[in-house]
Amino acid sequence: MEQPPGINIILNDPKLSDTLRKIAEKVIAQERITEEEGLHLFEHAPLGYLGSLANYIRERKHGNRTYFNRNFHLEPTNVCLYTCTFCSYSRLIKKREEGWEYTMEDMMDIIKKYDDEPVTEVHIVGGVLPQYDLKFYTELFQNIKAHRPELHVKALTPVEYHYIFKKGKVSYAKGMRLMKEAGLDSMPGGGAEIFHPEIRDQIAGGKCSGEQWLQIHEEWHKLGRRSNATMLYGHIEKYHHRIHHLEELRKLQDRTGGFQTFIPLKFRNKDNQMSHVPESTMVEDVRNYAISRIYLDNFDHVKAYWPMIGRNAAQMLLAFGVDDIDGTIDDTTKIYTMAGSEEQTPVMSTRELVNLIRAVGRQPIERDTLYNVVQDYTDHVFEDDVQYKGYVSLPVVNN
Ligand code: V47
Ligand code: SF4
Repeated sequence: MEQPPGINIILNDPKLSDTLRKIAEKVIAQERITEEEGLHLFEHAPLGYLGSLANYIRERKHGNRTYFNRNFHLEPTNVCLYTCTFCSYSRLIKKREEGWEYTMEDMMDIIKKYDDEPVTEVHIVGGVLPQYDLKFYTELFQNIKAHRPELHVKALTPVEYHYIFKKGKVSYAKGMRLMKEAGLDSMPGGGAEIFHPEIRDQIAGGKCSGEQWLQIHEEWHKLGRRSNATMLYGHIEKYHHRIHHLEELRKLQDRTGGFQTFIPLKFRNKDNQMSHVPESTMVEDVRNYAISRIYLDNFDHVKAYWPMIGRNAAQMLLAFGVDDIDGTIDDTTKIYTMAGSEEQTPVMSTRELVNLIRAVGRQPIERDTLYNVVQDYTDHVFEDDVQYKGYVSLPVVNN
């Protein structure tokens, strides 16, 4: 069978090991790789091999289409009663006065600031504090929907839900139903970290377990709703912990089909209790994205969250399995700048984002949260744009 050039190059490599050849053949035949094979990729696969396979899958699923959305972040507080060692929020609990704790009115004022902006989504995530309880969040979602019904509310993670449902004495199933009724549209992927208790207990002890994280997503999916999943990698975990994490996600996705997007999150070491742990190298990051794309055969999308990984890395990752680079983030995302991302100003205009995607020969598509196309920017001409710098024209992949 005729294969794309990247795949032929790896299959024709006389030095390719039998195991890597078998994995490549499985991927081409759309067969699932095993946990052992996933681990083998982490331990032995060369970067070029991983890139060719991950890109093959990406183009098979999406061609050159590359998604972004217009959203804004709302962070109720940067103080948290949990003490995750990787998080710059946790250190503020002892000096609470240095942080912010928004009231309902503050939150609605921020929402209203975007009234005239063409944003499609608000992403709400922050620390856990007692005043942000079941009542607060149901009211918040209701208020947002009353003010701007079409704004998609992507909010909170199982970390908050586990806490507020326990406090409110409701089951996960009932709690998620209440959230849906209040106006919650979808769940972001945060709070997943590393599911394996050997690591989770050391870096995120006290908050919901990996099992509880998965159960809450499952309840949400049972209501016919969608969510994302993340993995915080590149700290003290070993490759087998990453595979365990990916495997748990793949199994849940087999049961529900409710996940849309997988987002690997690179551990950043500034201003937290793990500052002594070195950050992963760029090669390690790229390998991790590519293997995630190969392993999670039942996930439609892999996202590089550019405010965190950096815009240059996000652009490069479009050749390593990534098909989504998140939003035209506006002004309120503070968690990552605090943790040390090189993106000190995590703001990109639509034009910048579109040109970043075009510069590597991909087609920029603005999507809404559920991947409905809002606008195809492939041939769009911006008024003040003369020419894109460094544009490379790649053949459009038919699929
Ligand atoms: O759960 C905290 C991570 C997550 C650090 O679903 C850190 O579309 C790296 O999940 N280094 C929250 N990561 C953000 C999140 C997210 C972001 C963008 C899009 C989506 C989505 C979800 O941030 C936390 C935690 O894993 N985080 N501190 C740190 N030092
Ligand atoms: Fe709190 Fe989340 Fe930070 Fe942990 S990662 S300390 S739960 S804000």
